[in-house]
Amino acid sequence: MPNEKPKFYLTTPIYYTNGLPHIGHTYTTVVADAIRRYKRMRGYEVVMTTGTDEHGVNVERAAQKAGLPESEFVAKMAIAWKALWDELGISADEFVRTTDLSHVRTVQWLFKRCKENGYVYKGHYTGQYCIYDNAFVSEAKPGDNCPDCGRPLETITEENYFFKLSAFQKPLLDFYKKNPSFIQPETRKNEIISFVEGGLKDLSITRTAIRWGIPVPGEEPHVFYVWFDALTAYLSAVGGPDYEKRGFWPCDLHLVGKDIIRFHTVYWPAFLMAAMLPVPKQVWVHGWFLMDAAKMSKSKGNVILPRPIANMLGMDALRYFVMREIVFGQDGNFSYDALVTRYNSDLANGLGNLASRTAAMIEKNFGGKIPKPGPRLPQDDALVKVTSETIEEALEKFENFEFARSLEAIWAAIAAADKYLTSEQPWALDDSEADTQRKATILWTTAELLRIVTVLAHPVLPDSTAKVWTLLGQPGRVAAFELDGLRWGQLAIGVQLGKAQALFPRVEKSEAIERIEAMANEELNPAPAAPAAAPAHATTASGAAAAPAPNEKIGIEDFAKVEMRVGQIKTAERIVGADKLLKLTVDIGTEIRQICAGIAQYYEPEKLIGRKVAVVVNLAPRKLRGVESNGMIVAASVGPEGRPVLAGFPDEDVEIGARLK
Ligand code: ME8
Repeated sequence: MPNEKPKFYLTTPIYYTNGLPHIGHTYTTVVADAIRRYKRMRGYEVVMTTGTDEHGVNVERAAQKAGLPESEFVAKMAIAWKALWDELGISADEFVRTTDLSHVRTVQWLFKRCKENGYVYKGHYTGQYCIYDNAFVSEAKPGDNCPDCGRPLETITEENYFFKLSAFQKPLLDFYKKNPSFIQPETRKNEIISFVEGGLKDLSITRTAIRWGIPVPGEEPHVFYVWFDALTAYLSAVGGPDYEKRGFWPCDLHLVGKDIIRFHTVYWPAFLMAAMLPVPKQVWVHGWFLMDAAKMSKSKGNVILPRPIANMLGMDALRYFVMREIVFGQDGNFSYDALVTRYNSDLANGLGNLASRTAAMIEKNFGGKIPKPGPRLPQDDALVKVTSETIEEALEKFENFEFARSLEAIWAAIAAADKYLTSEQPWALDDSEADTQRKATILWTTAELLRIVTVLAHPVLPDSTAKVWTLLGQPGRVAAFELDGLRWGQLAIGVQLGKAQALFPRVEKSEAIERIEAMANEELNPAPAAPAAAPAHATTASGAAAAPAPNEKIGIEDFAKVEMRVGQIKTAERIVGADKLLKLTVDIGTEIRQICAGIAQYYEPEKLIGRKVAVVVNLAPRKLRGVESNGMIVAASVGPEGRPVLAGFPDEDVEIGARLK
């Protein structure tokens, strides 16, 4: 067929349905989505798969806890996962549920092929099993804890079907040798090679102790081991037994976290080899986002949720942060502080500011039409050079999955444009013919650089770059721009700029973090549903009480709900890593409360001791930057920057605990 596009197939893991997505899952999915967009801009026909892993003991237990039959529980969870990916704009082309009939058939077919080829036999197995990780721990003794998650192991004896993994030691080692880029990054490859060289034991791939799984045909009560089931989802997504028709198998890229590397680089290729099916081309293993140096988990209470961040700063900001902040392949710490700092510096002051000031100057000087540039001076040539080098560097780094480096190169070009504007000062030029021509050159040059960085950043920042593209009045969609054809000098002259849209409004750090944390608190600990008769404005979408419209009056009964009392500050200290917050202890008459207040930049802690303040005492406790705050100090918000001025009682010696009415 003439001009048929090359195909590219990539996957995220098929996530467990016993919980909801946190920033770790979002990270893998965002990276997959960015690669998908990038490959499309490089001329590929791309399929990206994600999905939900719905079988196994964990899910069985979670369903019991929720008081639902398993099938109903997983259906609800799958909808929730899919809805969140849709909401965040990272939904894949294929979403596999491991309870889908087409998937069930593919698993059974794969097993049959492995069995027919002599790689499956029946035996007995007694071992230590981690029900949370769905894995036997071969080296463990009774009473041990799981080496991965630390939970107690259970002794299980079963009649199982075994997969002859031991037969694949040599084929796997040969395969790694012949395909040196199969496991990436390199350090991970060495880890797996030494593991396989250490010897492989046969693997039990069916269970009888578990009910909630895919049945082994004709062998009930055997159900498939969850990993035999889940890994096969990658194949079921693109046709299963009919994979040849769609032409997307073997998979080009499995993206996984380091927790599941063995399953993907040892078991999965071995299953496929046994079934005489093509083996994936590459498994890319990334690191973890850590919270205070620990892996995130709901049971530890240290999960970061994606939705509150996307609500506060926009999804592009979250995408940019996770891809810019940590080196792909390594671990990194997640912090709201770093997130908002990057948002303000790189997005609001960087890309957002360059786009809005360039457009504003073209508007003012050239009626909003991209001007025709005049002759170039050496400083213009220098910017052209920087930009051309940026194209090369940013693409090369992205191609090698050095996302942070690729973005760094793009943002260096943005910084060069800012510097160029500052030194060329187009605003200081007048309306003479020579100056107007110089202004035209400067603004065309800046706008051309902006167009190029917009194209380069598109896979990572799809929404905001689409807005800049419209702003620049460029034809077509930026998503359809072919990266291979990106060159300096393609910015059309005389086109009218499009409508300016808000890109990245600057945010005040502590306020932004406070709001993200409040939304996350609500999502993790949802308040009971509002009574059915409550007026429409009583709750927002996130469940928080909404302010009434500005001219709407509230009744005295509404005001009476807020219990404010006179409190006296007993201690005050700064919070490490939170430059706007003070941690206070406040005597409210009946008890001493710990309260955090966003006043650190305006009040010295020592000078606050003994001061009487107004305190909202019946506010639900919440955590600010990890510190519990049980109440709120009332302050006026003064001036454009919202400087806090504490409400107080200078004229009277008021009694501590007195109510404000
Ligand atoms: O393992 N940092 O599902 P899962 C970075 N169902 N990435 C993280 C992360 C973190 N803190 N936490 C999770 C399973 N991830 C199986 C997979 S595949 C056939 C079956 C990401 O819900 C990372 O990609 O536990 C990790 O490998 C995956 O989520 C685990 O998701």
